[in-house]
Amino acid sequence: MKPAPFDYYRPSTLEETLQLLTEFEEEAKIIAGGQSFIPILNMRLSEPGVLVDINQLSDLEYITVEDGYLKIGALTRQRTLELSSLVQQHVPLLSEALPFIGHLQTRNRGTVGGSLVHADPSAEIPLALSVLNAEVVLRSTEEIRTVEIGDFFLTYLTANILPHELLTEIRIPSANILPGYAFVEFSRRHGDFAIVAVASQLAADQDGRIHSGRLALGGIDAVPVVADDAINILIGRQPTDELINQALELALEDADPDDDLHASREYRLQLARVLAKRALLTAYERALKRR
Ligand SMILES: Cc1cc2nc3c(=O)[nH]c(=O)nc-3n(C[C@@H](O)[C@H](O)[C@H](O)COP(=O)(O)OP(=O)(O)OC[C@H]3O[C@@H](n4cnc5c(N)ncnc54)[C@H](O)[C@@H]3O)c2cc1C
Repeated sequence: MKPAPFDYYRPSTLEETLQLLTEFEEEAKIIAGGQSFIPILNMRLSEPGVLVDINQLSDLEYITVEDGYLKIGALTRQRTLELSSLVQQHVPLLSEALPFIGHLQTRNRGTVGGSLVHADPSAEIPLALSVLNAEVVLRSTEEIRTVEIGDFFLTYLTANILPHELLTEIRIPSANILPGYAFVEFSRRHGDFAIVAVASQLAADQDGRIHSGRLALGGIDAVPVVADDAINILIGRQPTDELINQALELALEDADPDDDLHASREYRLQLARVLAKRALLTAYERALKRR
């Protein structure tokens, strides 16, 4: 199929882009890498009257470390993030997550901002940024809004962003980055969306006791699930098999995965247990080495 007809705009400045979004509101849709939105247009699941192509906004392609944050411009390509030495040095968790996304070709086009706004519950960038407790910056002609990642994903394929807003920046507070980390996932074939994915961060003291951590699971609910209560069970202790099992029971207590074409509900939950344990143990080993 081919998309329904639309008017096409290719602004070259941020101001022009925000003006267009204000002028056309619900009628307009943004296109960035097009890796998710072009298929949606082709299948006519969305029929916007106006398409605003933001690929000329090179000012939104950057990765910097400043003011206690790693900052990523929304139009940064996923492949650029994957290869960034700054990211490898400061947030190795992200570098570990990126190669799982689609294929080299999709990562060459796909953007960080596009992946966040698309809000697929199995997507790697939303999950990695959830465990890092990142912030996103949304701009309109009227205001600049900063939203914590935990408030950004509303449900399947739905993010907390208004039609006249543009996601411009992602900020990872340096204080949220812990020394031990792991990103693991299972998919049927390389390049497929994950059936389940898990991201974890841990820090341990000199005696090997965990003193802080975070755990996030993707593919088991409509949005990434951050399991802070589960991590609390591990705080102040060295993780044993029994403690980890207890923590994971709590983490999955409210999870509500659907049966679908790819996996049954029970399979997803079992996979989540196995992968989360693997992620916690890997993050713990790394935390011990980087005490
Ligand atoms: C074969 C294939 C395999 C894939 N596998 C995976 C995978 O394993 N994991 C994964 O996470 N993804 C996967 N993807 C999707 C991924 O490649 C996309 O890059 C990502 O979901 C969307 O990014 P994009 O830049 O292409 O956004 P687009 O497709 O251009 O846009 C997606 C949505 O975001 C909105 N949008 C984009 N940028 C902004 C912005 N700055 N501000 C406001 N709204 C914006 C658009 O309006 C649209 O609603 C796959 C895609 C393909 C084709």
